Amino acid sequence: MKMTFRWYGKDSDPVSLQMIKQIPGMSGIMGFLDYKPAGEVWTEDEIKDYIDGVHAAGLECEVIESVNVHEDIKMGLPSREKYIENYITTIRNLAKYGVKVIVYNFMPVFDWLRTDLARVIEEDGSNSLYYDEEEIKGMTPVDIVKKTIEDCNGFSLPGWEPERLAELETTLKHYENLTADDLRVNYKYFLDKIIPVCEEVGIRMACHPDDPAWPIFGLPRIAHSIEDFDKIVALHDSPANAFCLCSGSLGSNPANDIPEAVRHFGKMDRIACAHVRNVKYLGERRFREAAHLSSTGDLDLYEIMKAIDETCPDIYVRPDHGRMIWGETGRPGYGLYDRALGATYINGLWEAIQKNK
Ligand code: DNO
Repeated sequence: MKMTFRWYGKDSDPVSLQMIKQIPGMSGIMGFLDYKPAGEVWTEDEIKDYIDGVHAAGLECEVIESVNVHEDIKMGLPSREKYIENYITTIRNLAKYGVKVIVYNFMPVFDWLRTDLARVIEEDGSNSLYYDEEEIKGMTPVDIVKKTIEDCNGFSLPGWEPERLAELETTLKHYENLTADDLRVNYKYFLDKIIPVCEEVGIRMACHPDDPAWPIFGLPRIAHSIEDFDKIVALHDSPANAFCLCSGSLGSNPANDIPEAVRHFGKMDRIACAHVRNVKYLGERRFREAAHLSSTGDLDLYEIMKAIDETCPDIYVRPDHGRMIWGETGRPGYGLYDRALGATYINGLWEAIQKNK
């Protein structure tokens, strides 16, 4: 396992590379050029500048999260050709600078979704990301996007870039006639073009699951269960067509057994990296994010790490969203303190697993 930390870049992350380096056991970051709109080529100069900075801090940058997929590719519009070409150029450029894994998602319109970005946890006064389907029912997609942007303390959040808001209504209209099967056809078209390039340059694509793990606003979503990911494997069967096993996203649906999912896809060599975090179920399609420690939520992080050790021990792992604690303010889910605690806890589980063999 290589322990990593998500980093948004020096101009938009209040967490510095030096702070990340000081967390015990950090091998590197999961990097992001957050100023690049979906569909644009990431140039060699931009990549070099970013990665040189990471290396100068004594960290690696072998994972990029995310290179976002343009909606025209997901919708299968003729203009997708240009965006796929750009995506391929970005893959080639990233490979030249040592990137091994690209995390992305194929969720229509929305990346992750929450109804409250700072829900106070009564027991200790910390706050975390929260989701309640009942609240979604009273909102339109435009309402939720506006609310998310307003609530994110001035920080950009992945998947919620302002330029996408401008196009939201048109995009939603396009999706009205698109079924889950249509989306899979478009996904296959994309994979068939990019995976051979990935194989050639030594990059693995890591698809992030739908978050939450069910369809929202009637949009087709095709990546939220073991069965869904089996279908994604079948679209283009290659180790380069892999997943980012996000325990909290898949785990938002209690029907998904996360250690089982890890073992299932780990044995097939289809897990390139993992986001490890915990979820607390509060009712039907209602949950909040918890501290990483198993007993504070409903997922068993020890079992998840054991499954990783048994079936895919060499993957990149990062602590995922943290709560806001100790008065920290910042990008929701991506503060320093609770994620650092999460990394340390995961490292502790890992050490115990190794020593118990
Ligand atoms: C949420 C993240 C996701 C993830 C993307 C990958 O906090 O895990 O935004 O980075 O879905 O494209």
